[in-house]
Amino acid sequence: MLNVAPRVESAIADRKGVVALESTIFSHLGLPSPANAQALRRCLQAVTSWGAETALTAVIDGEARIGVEPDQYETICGPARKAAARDLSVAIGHRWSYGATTVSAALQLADAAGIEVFATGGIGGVHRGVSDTGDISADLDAIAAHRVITVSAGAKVFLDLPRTLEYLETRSVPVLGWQTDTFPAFHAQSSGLPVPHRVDTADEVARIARAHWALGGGGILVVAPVPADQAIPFDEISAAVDVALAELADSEATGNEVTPVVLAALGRVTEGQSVPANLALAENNARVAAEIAVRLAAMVPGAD
Ligand code: PSU
Ligand code: MN
Repeated sequence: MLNVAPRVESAIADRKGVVALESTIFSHLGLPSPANAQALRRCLQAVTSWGAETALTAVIDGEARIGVEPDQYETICGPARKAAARDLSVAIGHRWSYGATTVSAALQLADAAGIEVFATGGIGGVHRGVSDTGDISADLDAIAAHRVITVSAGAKVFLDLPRTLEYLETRSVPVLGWQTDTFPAFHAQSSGLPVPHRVDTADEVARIARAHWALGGGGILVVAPVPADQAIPFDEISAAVDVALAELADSEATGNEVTPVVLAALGRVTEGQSVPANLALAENNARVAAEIAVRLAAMVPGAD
């Protein structure tokens, strides 16, 4: 049922450093073609060039894969059904041909396989208007529950970012700003909101993680800003978000359809500018995650 690639198993055993990846971002639900395939290639390369092993997660033909191989990349970049953590068992039981893992599903699979670091684009969080809709992404509880470090460019910019940070505090998730003092806003380098703690090196993250886990803690969120050359100014992206959310209000989308609809609308409203930003931040997160994974794997639990 759980299919862990042998190269991933060996990398864990050899303490080489492994980075898990979700697949929704690379499917038709995440990025338009051909940007999705480029994103996949660039994320995988960012991990391997840092000396870590990649573990792309997905459900393919009813089997949960941890470490998808190149012969399935075409499937990964194609049409998918979105599989959050609660859908994983259904995707397996109903033998979905392709269930693309979200953050919550990828974290569950990573944890089950013993992988300690995971990279994504931007996590889901508390949606604006939550008091009407109750929409809080399962990503947040999954980050809190699993002993895995998630690296993201903050949360998706169309969310309620202050409430998302509040929720992470409620769930005792350490939020570490990677070489930054403020919470990134996905396509924008900063939301202006302060992060509780700043870190500047992988070594700091590794030491914090080992301490957190020794104390019985769950997940850790490391937030890395999108690289400056692809960043969109916060005011500009905020204006685009307002237009995209108005389009959402006119659509019938609810539940797990909301995120793909808003991401597609943002692509249109920014005339494609959001796409290279999305690619650059995903690649950067994969690189930061690899750096952390290599350092963490080399550190024997309890010895440092
Ligand atoms: N961020 C992106 N693209 C995406 C997502 C996030 O840049 O496609 C996906 C992730 O898989 C995340 C999911 O886990 O959206 C959250 O969906 P929801 O808001 O329905 O929980
Ligand atoms: Mn939701």
